[in-house]
Amino acid sequence: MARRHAEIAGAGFAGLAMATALCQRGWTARVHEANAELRAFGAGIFIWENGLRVLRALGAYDAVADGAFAAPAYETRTNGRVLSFQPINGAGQYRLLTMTRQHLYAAMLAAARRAGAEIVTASEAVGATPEGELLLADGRRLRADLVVGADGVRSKVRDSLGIPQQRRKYEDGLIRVLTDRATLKGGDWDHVIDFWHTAGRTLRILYTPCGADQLYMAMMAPVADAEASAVPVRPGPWIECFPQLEPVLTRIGQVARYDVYETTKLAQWSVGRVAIVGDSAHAMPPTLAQGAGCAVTNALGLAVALEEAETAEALRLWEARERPLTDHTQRRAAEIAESRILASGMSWDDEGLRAARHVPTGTGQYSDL
Ligand code: FAD
Ligand code: 3HM
Repeated sequence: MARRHAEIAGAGFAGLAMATALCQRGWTARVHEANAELRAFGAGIFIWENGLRVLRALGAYDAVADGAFAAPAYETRTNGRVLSFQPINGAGQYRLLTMTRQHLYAAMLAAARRAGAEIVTASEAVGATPEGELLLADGRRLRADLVVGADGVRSKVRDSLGIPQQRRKYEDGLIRVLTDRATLKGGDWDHVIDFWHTAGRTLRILYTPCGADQLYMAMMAPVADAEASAVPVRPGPWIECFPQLEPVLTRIGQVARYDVYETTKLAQWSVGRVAIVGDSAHAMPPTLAQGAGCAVTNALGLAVALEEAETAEALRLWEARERPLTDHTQRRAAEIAESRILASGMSWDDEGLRAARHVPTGTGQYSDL
């Protein structure tokens, strides 16, 4: 039988996971990345147990775990007081690894290449047809058994199909930076610490070690605070609110982006032979650190469904199986973003941990993380 072929727009975490999972199941897959270089944007990332299981299934876990950081605790400190403290990564506790995005990306890219995926750079998708064509900016129309729009929150593939969508932006956003850890090492400085300042103005720094030397900081400021949301970062207000972080705040280099929290919700995740996967289908605020976790889970879930049924039925089965958990996670992440309840202490409760605890489709055999 001829091998089935997929054309995938976007070589982010969703596109790479999709290509790897399909190639592992006998498909050929070509990934089109609009950028001239293959790289991840956005400093650091948290990957919970569900995402780690998917990485294991994709053959990327060992490379990810080797060099990622397993913090012993996650705490919240608001106006100098510790409001929550939760041990993580210990025996019987859920795993949450932190790492640079580039580290995760390199491991996933290597896994995709090992599986046999073709990855083309400087190849921009502009749309797709329900019959199964990916349309490129250079005018080519590429036929496939499956087309995947994994082209991120501003997906052109999704928008070309006219799928009804709800998009929302929120009051707050993040500047993400990587620095070296300077003097902030050992003891409590190895914890993930969510520092909030709420007196006068609301600012927040999610302090996240990514290894012995690297530190990821997600610096939250309201859109309405023009000074604190400005890039390049103006250290003044940040040092004033978080003097204990001065050794690292003075080391921030040029950062070009401030990203406002946003959600995208689609009426359906597929049209004809085209599936929308990852942020293009379900962008969510990062408050539960599950956007990439859901993206890779859904990519693997789609490849598994395509083994079980012919395309139209597989796409239906896939959305029915994967969507409820993604919808829940997105809704909860948005509630947390909107209410700023993390300022009163993060409790990783049943609702917040539902995705982390989930055993994704296609990963049941991995119980040894
Ligand atoms: P993207 O990562 O956006 O990748 C899309 C790719 O497609 C890019 O390479 C882009 O260049 C390419 N592309 C775009 N348009 C085209 C086109 N027309 N043609 C071809 N290629 C194109 N998730 C977590 O799990 N843990 C976290 O800790 C976490 N923290 C976050 C913090 C912030 C501030 C934000 C905003 C998000 C965070 N997320 C986190 C979410 C996570 O970043 C996303 O869910 C994830 O990157 C989605 O992957 P993706 O491949 O769908 O999209
Ligand atoms: C990892 C991570 N990133 C961002 C937030 C946030 O903006 O609330 C929370 C997270 O756990």
